[in-house]
Amino acid sequence: MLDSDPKLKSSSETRPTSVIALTGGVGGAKLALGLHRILAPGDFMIICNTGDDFYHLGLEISPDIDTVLYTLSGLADPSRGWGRRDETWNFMAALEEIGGHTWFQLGDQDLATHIERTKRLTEGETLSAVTDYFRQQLGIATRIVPMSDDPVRTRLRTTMGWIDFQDYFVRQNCKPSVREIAFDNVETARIAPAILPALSDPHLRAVVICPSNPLISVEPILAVPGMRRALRSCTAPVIGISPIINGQAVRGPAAKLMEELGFEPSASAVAQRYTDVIDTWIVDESDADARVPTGVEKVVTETLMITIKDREKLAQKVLAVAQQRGREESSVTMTSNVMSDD
Ligand code: FO1
Repeated sequence: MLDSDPKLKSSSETRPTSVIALTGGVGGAKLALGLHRILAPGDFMIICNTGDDFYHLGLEISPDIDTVLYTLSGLADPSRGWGRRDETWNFMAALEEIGGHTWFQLGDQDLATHIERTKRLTEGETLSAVTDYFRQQLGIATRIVPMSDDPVRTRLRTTMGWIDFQDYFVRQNCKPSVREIAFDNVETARIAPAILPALSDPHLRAVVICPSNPLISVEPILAVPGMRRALRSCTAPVIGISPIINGQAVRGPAAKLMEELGFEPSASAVAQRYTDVIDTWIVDESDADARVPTGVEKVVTETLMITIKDREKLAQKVLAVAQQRGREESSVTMTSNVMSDD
């Protein structure tokens, strides 16, 4: 077991979660790391997108979960954002020699994660259980939970026809124009068991929608039946951070995808897609004029995260906004109680 996070030892499994974040891969994991670093051990839960998961070379691969595991344990490759640092690629080189599929890069160390996950899932463990096992082995106090233990697969209708997510994202390098996005099997998927109790916990202080791609990272999570309802009915403020800054995605194909699907790539347009679940929408200073849906509070701050300090600073801001918003909500509740007492 890695000993990278001394917080793990003092964390308690029974401690109530005070902050929950919804995230996809690399972009969202930056803010998730900031929150992980400033919150008390065990106070934080991350719900990961699993629409990107796929079965490849006989292995069960969960890229967004692994990105979060590696990021929080300090094992992530800092330049790629995905996979492990100080990686070697002997398996890939040997696979190429024998004519295998090498378009999806699996490093030698990363391979261990996929092999162990595949073994455990094949033996009947749930994805939640396997992820929690890895989290503990890697010494991470923050709980990391898949959106569902049931397989949901993102597929895209493109100029090449329907293709699987990783085929589009990695093999085709996001080049084909996208006409439609589907989350296969989502209608019957059940929310992972740890999520609903955490969302309905009265100790919850904030739910954070990380600045991940709305269409392919956050919306698969929101599409799991009951998830939007649970977010609407939780007592904590739901705070989203725009992944679009000044019309551009910080990373990845968010802006391109939005345009292809007929949405303006803007902080406002992303807020519109979350209207029913968010209380607050945080936009970058360069989008200070962005319009937000009625009833949603707009907060303007610096959202670009380059350094670790930037991640912690944005995380601090999110928690300050949550605290302020929580106070406002409780004073509204108190006022309405007083009124109904009359
Ligand atoms: N992304 C790439 O652009 N190329 C790859 O070869 C690749 C391999 C890979 C292996 C394991 C893993 O956990 C992630 C990997 N990713 C790769 C990232 C992944 O495709 C995306 O970051 C997410 O699915 C989008 O969030």
